[in-house]
Amino acid sequence: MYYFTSDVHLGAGDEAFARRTEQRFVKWLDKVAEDADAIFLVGDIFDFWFEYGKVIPKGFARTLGKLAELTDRGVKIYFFIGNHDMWSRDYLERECGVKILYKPQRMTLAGKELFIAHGDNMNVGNKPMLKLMNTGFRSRTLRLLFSWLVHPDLALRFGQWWSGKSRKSHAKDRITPKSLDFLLDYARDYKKEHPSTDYIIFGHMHYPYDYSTKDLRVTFLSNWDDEVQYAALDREGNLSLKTF
Ligand SMILES: [Mn+2]
Repeated sequence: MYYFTSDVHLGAGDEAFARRTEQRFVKWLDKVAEDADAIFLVGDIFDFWFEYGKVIPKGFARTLGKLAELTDRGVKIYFFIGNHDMWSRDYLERECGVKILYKPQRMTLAGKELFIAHGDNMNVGNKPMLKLMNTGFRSRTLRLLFSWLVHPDLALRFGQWWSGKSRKSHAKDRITPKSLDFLLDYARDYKKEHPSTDYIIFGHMHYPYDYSTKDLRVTFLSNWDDEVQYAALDREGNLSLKTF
């Protein structure tokens, strides 16, 4: 089995809420690890992660420990960066054994062709401000400059404030099936260019949805605020959204 989840936003909310989310997440990891060929974490696992050369954010002990325990046992875990944890460097890979993926991926799993992406920074060609912002956020030079100049406490405080703002823009009452259109458009274009694609998987929208037509299947993963809908791909190549 292959499992996909995203947008856990570890650390979001007050302390009790964040702790509860983390406990549910490690429980989920334990459960799917029982028969997983690989686990895909499709972005925004952390609500804010910024890594210095020698410093990482406080917290997340259960998650980091669980990831390390599972990969030590030989479970394969892929960690896509999302727009909230794009500043990951090599800590999660070296310490927790996950494979960090900085870009959307095309993969063959269970005999099916998949395209997997967090879903941010797509179809932004007609949004110049967003495009500029995304380029800045992703710039290695700016990140290095920032980590040399800004004290970690200040950086984390700023990041947590910014994350809260950004997350609220994806709050439940603001996302409708219509909000998914820009990613569905992207998926249609992608399928035209890569006709052999069987499944496309996105996170980012915090809105679980299984879009299916005769020749296109796009699966959106939920976030972790309440009921979780993750995707499972079995060895026969059937993909489905499941509730945790
Ligand atoms: Mn998110």
